[in-house]
Order: sequence, then C-alpha cells, then structure tokens
Amino acid sequence: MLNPELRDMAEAPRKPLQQVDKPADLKIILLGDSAVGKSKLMERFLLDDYVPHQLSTYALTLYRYTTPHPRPRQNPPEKLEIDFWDTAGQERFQSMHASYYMGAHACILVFDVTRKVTYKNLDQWYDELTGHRGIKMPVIVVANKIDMDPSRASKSFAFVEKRRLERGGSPDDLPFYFVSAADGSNVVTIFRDAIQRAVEFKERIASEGAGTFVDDVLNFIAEEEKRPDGLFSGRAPEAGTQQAAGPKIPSSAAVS
Ligand SMILES: Nc1nc2c(ncn2[C@@H]2O[C@H](COP(=O)(O)OP(=O)(O)O)[C@@H](O)[C@H]2O)c(=O)[nH]1
Ligand SMILES: [Mg+2]
Repeated sequence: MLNPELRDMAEAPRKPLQQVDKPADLKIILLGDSAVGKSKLMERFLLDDYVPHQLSTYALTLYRYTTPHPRPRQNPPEKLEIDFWDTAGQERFQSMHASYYMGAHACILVFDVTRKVTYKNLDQWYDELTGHRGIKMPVIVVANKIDMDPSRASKSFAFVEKRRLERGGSPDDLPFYFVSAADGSNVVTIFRDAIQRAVEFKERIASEGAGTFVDDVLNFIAEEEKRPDGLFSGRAPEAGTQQAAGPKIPSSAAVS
C-alpha cells in the first residue's frame, strides 16, 4: 500500500510506487515562493549522492536520500533515510495541501535576495507552516541567489529576529544563511543543519509523546474525518491544529 500522504499528493507517478511504500525516517520540506530556487538548491545538494528514487508529479517532487546517522548509536553508523519534499508549481501560500506539512520534521524556508516580495512573503509561509506544525518545528531560513547581489549579505533581515523572539529567543534557533544554488555557497551547510535539527526534533517529540506531535496528528485526522468529502480532500485545517475545534480523540483509543 502506498503511504496515504503520497497517494494523496501524487497523481500518475512515473516511477514505481514500491520505491516509496515505506515512509522515510525523516521528512524535510522546502517552502517559499515560486522561482526562489528551491529545486535548484535541492539539485545542488544531491548532485553527487543522488540515487533517483524520485516521484515526480505536477504537484510534488519527492527526493529520497540516504545518509549515515549524524549521531550514530552503532558502528558502523546506522543509515538514515530522509524524504525531501519539494513543490512543483503550487507555491502560493494557502494553496498548499495539508499533507505537504503533515509529519514534517524540519523546513527549509527560502527567499530570493533579488526579489523583495519573496522576503515579505516569508511571514505567510511561516504562519502557514507553524499553523500546521507548531512553533517548535525547526525552520532554516535561507536567502538564496546571493551570487547575484553579494552586497545583500551586509543587510539585516528583521524576519528572523522577530520570529526568533516569538519562539523563545534562543540565538541558536531559527538559523539564517545566505546561499547560492548557482555557485554552491552554503548549500551543503543548510541541508546538513536541517537534517541535524530534524533528528533532534524527532527525538524530542518521541520523548515528549502526547501533547505534541501525536496530538497534532490525531486532531488533524479527527478534523478531516468530519468532512463530507473525506480525509485530506479538503483545504488545510485551521491554524493551530492542536487547539482545533472538534472531538479530541483520547490517545489510548486512537492509537492502535
Ligand atoms: N543566479 C542564481 N540563480 C538561481 C539560483 N538558484 C536558482 N536560480 C535560478 O532561479 C530560477 C528558479 O529556480 P528554481 O529552482 O526552479 O526555483 P523554485 O521554483 O523555487 O524551485 C531558475 O532559473 C534558476 O536557475 C542562485 O543561487 N543564483
Ligand atoms: Mg521548484
């Protein structure tokens, strides 16, 4: 059976579905306006290592990437499978499918330093993301195309400061990078950082258990099941999934 998230997103996939039957250990999503360079960054990172387990559709490109665990518990290190989700032509906030955000462990949020509007829109992308996933979700903020205007690297970008404060003010939180998919600057760094933070986030939600991720998912499912047209077929749930109206399923009853 195909993972329902993927079945839902994918239309007429060209690659054998068996390749993505089992969800990966981590899910990392890319967000940001159209043409900011998300796909180019992805391609640049995977340049050498990429084994084409790719599911391409009009809505989604899924890249499955395998890497040694950054904090191995065994020798040799266990492998970590990561699904990177990249949009293809859907990049308008509020138009993204809820499934895109669901279960994500980190987000790479990209804007284009040469187009101010893509920076302004970070707020909407961020609100939409945290509406689905909560503010503890690791987010890496990326200013791409710095090769086109290196002087931008000396400018300040208030978005990060403002949001970092909201998130608790830790200087290590909400990292911000200038990158270039064209010349490769910082590309590996942002993906490595995202993977590291995704691993930590997953460990944290596993140890915290109910009240975070599990509740999030259960509430989401409860909401979707109330809809006449079925699970994942409608628009995204209201921002703040954990507080969403509707029946709260007791964890013991729902997880079986
Ligand atoms: N100069 C420059 N161009 C870039 C860079 N990254 C992407 N582009 C160009 O920007 C356009 C949009 O890139 P794409 O990856 O398709 O953007 P997406 O819609 O966010 O996936 C393409 O023409 C890319 O070649 C970069 O770092 N520097
Ligand atoms: Mg793209």
